[in-house]
Amino acid sequence: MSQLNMSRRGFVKAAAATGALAAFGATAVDGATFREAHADETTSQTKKVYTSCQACICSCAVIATVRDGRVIRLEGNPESPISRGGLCAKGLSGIQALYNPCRNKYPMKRVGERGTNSFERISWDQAIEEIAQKLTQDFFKYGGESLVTSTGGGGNPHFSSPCRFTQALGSPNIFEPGCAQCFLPRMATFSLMYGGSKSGTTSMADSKYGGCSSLYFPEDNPIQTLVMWGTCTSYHAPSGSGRAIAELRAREQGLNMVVVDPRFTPDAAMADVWLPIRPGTDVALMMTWIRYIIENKLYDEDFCKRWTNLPYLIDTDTKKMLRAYEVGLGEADAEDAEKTFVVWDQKTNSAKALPWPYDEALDPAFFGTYEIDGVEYPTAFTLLQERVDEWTLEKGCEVCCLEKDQVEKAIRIYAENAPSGLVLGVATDMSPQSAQGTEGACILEFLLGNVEKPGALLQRFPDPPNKVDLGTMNTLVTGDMLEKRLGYREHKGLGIWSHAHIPTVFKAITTGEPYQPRNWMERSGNKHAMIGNAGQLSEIIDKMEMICHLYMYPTAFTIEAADYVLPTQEWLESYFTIAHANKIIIRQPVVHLYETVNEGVIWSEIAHRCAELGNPFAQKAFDKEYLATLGTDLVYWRGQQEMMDFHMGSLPMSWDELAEMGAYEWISKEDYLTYYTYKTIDPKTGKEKGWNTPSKKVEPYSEGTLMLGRTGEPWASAEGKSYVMPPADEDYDPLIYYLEPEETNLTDTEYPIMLTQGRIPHYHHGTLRNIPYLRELYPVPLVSIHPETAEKYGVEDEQWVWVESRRGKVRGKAHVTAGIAKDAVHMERFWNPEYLDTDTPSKAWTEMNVNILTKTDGRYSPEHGTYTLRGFTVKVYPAPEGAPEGAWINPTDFEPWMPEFSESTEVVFK
Ligand SMILES: Nc1nc2c(c(=O)[nH]1)N[C@H]1C(S)=C(S)[C@@H](COP(=O)(O)OP(=O)(O)OC[C@H]3O[C@@H](n4cnc5c(=O)[nH]c(N)nc54)[C@H](O)[C@@H]3O)O[C@H]1N2
Ligand SMILES: Nc1nc2c(c(=O)[nH]1)N[C@H]1C(S)=C(S)[C@@H](COP(=O)(O)OP(=O)(O)OC[C@H]3O[C@@H](n4cnc5c(=O)[nH]c(N)nc54)[C@H](O)[C@@H]3O)O[C@H]1N2
Ligand code: SF4
Ligand SMILES: [Mo]
Repeated sequence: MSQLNMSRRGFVKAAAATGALAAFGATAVDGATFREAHADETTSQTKKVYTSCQACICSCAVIATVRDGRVIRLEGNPESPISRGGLCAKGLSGIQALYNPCRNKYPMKRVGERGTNSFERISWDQAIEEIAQKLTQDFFKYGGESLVTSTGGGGNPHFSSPCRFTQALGSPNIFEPGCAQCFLPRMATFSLMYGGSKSGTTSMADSKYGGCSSLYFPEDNPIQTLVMWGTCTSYHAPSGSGRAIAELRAREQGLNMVVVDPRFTPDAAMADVWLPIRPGTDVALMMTWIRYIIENKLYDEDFCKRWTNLPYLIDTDTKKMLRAYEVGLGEADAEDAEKTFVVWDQKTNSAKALPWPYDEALDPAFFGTYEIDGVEYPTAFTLLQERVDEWTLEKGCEVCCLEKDQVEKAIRIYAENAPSGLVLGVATDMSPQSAQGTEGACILEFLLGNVEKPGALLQRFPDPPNKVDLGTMNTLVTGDMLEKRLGYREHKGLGIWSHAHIPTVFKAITTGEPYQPRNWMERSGNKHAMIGNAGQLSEIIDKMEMICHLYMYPTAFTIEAADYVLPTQEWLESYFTIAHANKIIIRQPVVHLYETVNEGVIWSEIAHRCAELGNPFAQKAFDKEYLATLGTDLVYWRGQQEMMDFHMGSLPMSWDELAEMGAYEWISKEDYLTYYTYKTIDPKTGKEKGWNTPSKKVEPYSEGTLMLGRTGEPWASAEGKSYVMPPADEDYDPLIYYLEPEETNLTDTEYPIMLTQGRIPHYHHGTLRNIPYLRELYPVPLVSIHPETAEKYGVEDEQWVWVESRRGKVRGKAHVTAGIAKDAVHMERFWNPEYLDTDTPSKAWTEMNVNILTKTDGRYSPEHGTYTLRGFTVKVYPAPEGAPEGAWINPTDFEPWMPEFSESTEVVFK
C-alpha cells in the first residue's frame, strides 16, 4: 500500500533513510546540487525544443532546453504573435511542476476507505479493463445516464475531449465548474446577438478562441479607448493580452482607459477612471451607461440604423420581430420571408418592408409605437429605451455605490474617443445575471458602432486550419439523450457546449431523481476547490459507485473521492497545436516521465475497450465508415501518433515538420486582419452577408435569446440534425434587465459584506499550490478589505480573519487596502496540498477554500443555469486562533516539494 503524496512527513522519513527514496523512483535534489551536477557543459548533451506552456489557456510559445534528458531551462519563443517571447511565473514553474515529487506516476487503485489516502499501483491494462467493465455493465443495466463526466475549464486543451467521451458512451451528462460560470454565457450571448464565426466572436481579452484578436497587434491598432469590465488581463494573461494592452498604452498616442472592477488592479492603476463597483451590480451600471448614451445621442446613428435591429417593429404578442408577410407587406412563402422585417418609414409615415440590407429611399424611425391594422408595434429601440429609462446616473450610482462624476466621465471617455472597445471578463459570468451582463456589453458596443472596423474588438478574422479543438461527438447524441440531459430544458444555453447543469446533476445524484448517476469520470485539478458550495461534495461522493480521477498529481478530490487515479501529462510531456492569431504554435513532448499518458489517449483507450465490450455508442465512435455517412471526420484515434496527426487538421505539413519549426505562419498578418466582414458579398445572394443572427444584423433586441429558450436553437441537435427541445417553463427575455443579487448587503444585517474574487498571478485555479517558489510568493489567501470596512469590523492588517457565509467559514489573512470597494472583500481561491498526506487530509480543502462560502442554490440564470460565485454576503471577523494548524507558510516549509529529477521513459500508448 502506498500513499499518493509525499509531503513533509514523507520527506522527513525519506531523508532519514536514503533507501526509502528508491521507493519514489528518483532522488530529491535541491537547486545547488542540481547546478553542480550539470556544471560540466562540454561533456553534456544539450538540445532546444519548441513547445508551448499549458499552465493556462494562453499557451505561450516556449523554447525548452534539455540537457542529458532533463529539462533545465524555459524561455519564451518570440515567434508567437500573442506571447511574443513572454512567459509568466506560472509558466516558468513548468520545471518544478514536471519534476514535482508529488506527481501521479502510475495508475493507482484505492485499497482503503475513501478519504484515507490508501492506494496501490496497478497496470494501465488493469485500470482500463476494470473501468471499462464497470461502465459497460452499468450501461446495459441502467442506461448511458449511469455515467457522469466532469472536466476542468480554463487551461484545458482537452476541453471537448471528455465531452466526446461522454457522448461516445451514450451518456447525456458532462459538467464543468467554469462553463455556466465562465465563458459560456459570454460565448453564447455574443453568438446570439452578434453571430459570427469561431474566432473573434467574443470580446474577452485573452487568447481563448481568438477573442479580441486585434489587440495582439498594437502597432497596427488605431484603438483609442479601452474599457476593461470585470477583467484583469495583467493577472489572467500576463504575457498575452496583459502584454498587448500594456503595449497599446505605451504607443505614442497612448490609450484612454476605464476599469470597472471592485479591485484596484494593475490596469486600474493605469486607467483614467477606476469604477470600484459594488460586486454583483454590473448590469445596473450597464443600463445606466446605455441610458446615458441614448439620452445624450452619443450612439452611432448610421450604424444603428443600417446594421442593428433597433429600428425594427416588434410584435409584443410573440415578442419576435415583425415579419413583413405578417402584415401583408410580403409573401409568406417567399424565400426570404423569415428574414424580411418591418420599419416605420418617416418619409411616408407608413410601415414598410426593409429590403436587405437597407433601402436608401426609406427613413426608418428609431423611436415610437406605430399602428398597423389596429395593432400597436413599438420599435426595438423604444423597448430598449423603456427598459433603461429608470437608470439615471443618480440611480445607477446609488445601486452600484459609485460617484456620479466618475461614472459620467467614464461614459464620455468611452463614447467620445473612437475607436473604442469594451473587454468583458469573467466577473459578469459568475452571477445569475450572466446573460444580461454580456447583453449589456453587446448593446454598448453596438450602439457605438464598435463592430468590425479597425480598432474595434468585435472582429471575425479568418479561422485557423489546425484542429483548435478536438471536437465533440454530437452526431452520436439522440433526442432522448438531449431530453435526459440534466437541467438542459430549462437552461438551454448549455447546449452550446453540450453540457449539463451542475446543481441539477448533483440533485440527481443525491435524490435519484429523475434517475441515478452511478459512475463519475473526472479530469481536472481539484473539484473541492473549484465547485461552488464545495461542502455538498461529501454527500455526492458517498452516492457514487466508481469515481476515476485523471490528473497530474493528487488533490483533495483524489483523496476524498477517487477509486482509480490515472496519471496525466504535465505540459512538458504533452502535445497539441495552438492557433495564435495568424500563426500555429506547437506543443510537443519535451520529455516523458513515469507512466503518464495524455488525457486524450486515456479517453480513447477506455472508450475503445467499451466498444469491444459491446457499448453500441462506442462502437459507432470508432466506426469511420458510419461516421462518414453523417458527414463528420471526428473519429477516435488510438495512441499518441494518431492523435498528434489528428491535431494537424488541414495544415500542409507533418507533425514532425511542424515540431522542427515551432511556429508556422498560415496567413500573413495583412490577410489575417480583415475588417468589415459583414460587408463582404455573399456569392449566393450577391449582397452583403451580415451576421449569423435571426435578422442577419446585430441584435440589441435579442430574438435569438428568446428562441433559444423556446426550442434550443441554434445548438440543439441530435444525430446530425437540428432537434426541437420542449420550451423552458418561462421565456428568456430578449431585452436586458437588472435584478439585485439574492444575498445583498443592502438588506443583510447578519452578513453585511459583499464577497468577490479575481485572479492572482501566481496560480491557475487549483493548480500550482504545490510549487515551492510560487507558494513562497503567495503562501496563504489574502482577504482584501477597505480600511473603513476593516475598522467597522475590528480587523487589522496582516491579521488572520474568519470569512463566513451562510454555507460555512474559512480563514485568510487580512490585507487592509484602499484598493478595494467599501463594504466588499476580495479573496482568491485556495487549497492546501500540504495536508493531503497527514491524518487530516480533508483540511486540504476546508481551511482556506473560498468555495466553502459560495452559493449554488436559489436563483439561476434562466439562459445558462449560472449559480453565484461572486456578489453574495459574508461577515469578516478576527480569528484569534491565527493560522490553521499545520498550514505551510514559511519558505522552508515548501522544501519537500523541490524538484525530484527522473529520467525519461517510453511512451505508454504509442
Ligand atoms: N469561487 C470561485 N470558483 C470558481 C471560479 C472563481 O472565480 N471563483 N472560477 C471558475 C472558473 S472561471 C473556472 S474555468 C473553473 C476552473 O475549475 P477547474 O476547471 O476544475 O480548474 P482546474 O482544476 O484548474 O482544471 C483545469 C486544470 O487541468 C489541468 N490540465 C491541463 N492539461 C491537462 C490534461 O491534459 N489532463 C488533465 N487531467 N488535466 C490537465 C490544468 O492544469 C488546468 O489548470 O473554476 C471555477 N470556480
Ligand atoms: N493567474 C491566473 N490566470 C488565469 C486563471 C487563473 O486561475 N489564474 N484562470 C483563467 C480562466 S479559466 C479565466 S475564466 C480567466 C479569467 O480572467 P478575468 O476575466 O480577468 O477574471 P478574474 O480576474 O477572475 O476577474 C476579473 C476581475 O473581476 C473583478 N470583479 C470581481 N467581482 C466583480 C464584479 O462584481 N463586477 C466587476 N465589474 N468586476 C468584478 C475582479 O476583481 C477581477 O479583477 O483567467 C484565466 N487566467
Ligand atoms: S500566461 Fe503564463 S501560464 Fe499562461 S501560458 Fe503564458 S506562461 Fe503559461
Ligand atoms: Mo474560467
